[in-house]
Amino acid sequence: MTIKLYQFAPAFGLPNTSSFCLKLETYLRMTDTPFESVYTTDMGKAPKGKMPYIQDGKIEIGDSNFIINYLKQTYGDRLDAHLTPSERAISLSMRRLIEENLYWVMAHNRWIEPDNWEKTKAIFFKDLPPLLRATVPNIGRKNMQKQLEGHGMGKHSSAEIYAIGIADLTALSDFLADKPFFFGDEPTSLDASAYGILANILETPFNSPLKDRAQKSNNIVAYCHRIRDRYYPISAG
Ligand SMILES: N[C@@H](CCC(=O)N[C@@H](CS)C(=O)NCC(=O)O)C(=O)O
Repeated sequence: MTIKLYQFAPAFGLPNTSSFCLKLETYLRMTDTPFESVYTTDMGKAPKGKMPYIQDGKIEIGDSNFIINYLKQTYGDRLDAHLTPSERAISLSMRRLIEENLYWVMAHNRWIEPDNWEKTKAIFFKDLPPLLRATVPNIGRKNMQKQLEGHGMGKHSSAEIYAIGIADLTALSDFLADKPFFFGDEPTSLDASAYGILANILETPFNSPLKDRAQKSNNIVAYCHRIRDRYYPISAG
């Protein structure tokens, strides 16, 4: 049975503007797992109230990490089985850096910075009926601000937030160095997570010192092209 991947629709020519949705779709493509995308914005149906989630027969799972654990257990660990314990430790730390820290820098960039907020509003809420379009985006923005403050990232100034994000990007670029993928010639699940956020920083119209830094990292730019060419030969969006 084909797995159903519930996620946001492509936008800006990128397969997904959610780093977690793009991560999971990339993981499925990297592992050659048959799946069908169901494009939705209905968080109410998501098991964890967040995107993405999957349905595999009668099983429904939310959260990209729980989903990947399930896929590994059910269909085999096609990307990470060869990693040593020390590489696994590095992989987990880097994925946490991406998903639990750098993600919030990107969220600040898109939802709080006034210029970018106009773009976020225009693209993420474009399908709402006009009456709802006047209220729902601002509720979403307030909710994001609350999440950012709860995390702690939202307590910092913009300059401090970008300095944090640039340090993360520098660590990713330095660790990638001149390798095709983070652990060598073939991708692992860290690459799915890294591509999810790096393509979202580089290939969306949200300007920031973060994007400027990513554009200056030749290895990161080439890495995103490499993954795009190999796993998304037909461009989306
Ligand atoms: N830990 C989750 C995070 C997923 C997540 O934060 N998704 C965002 C979209 S990028 C979302 O649905 N946010 C909606 C909300 O928090 O209300 C995962 O790995 O799937």
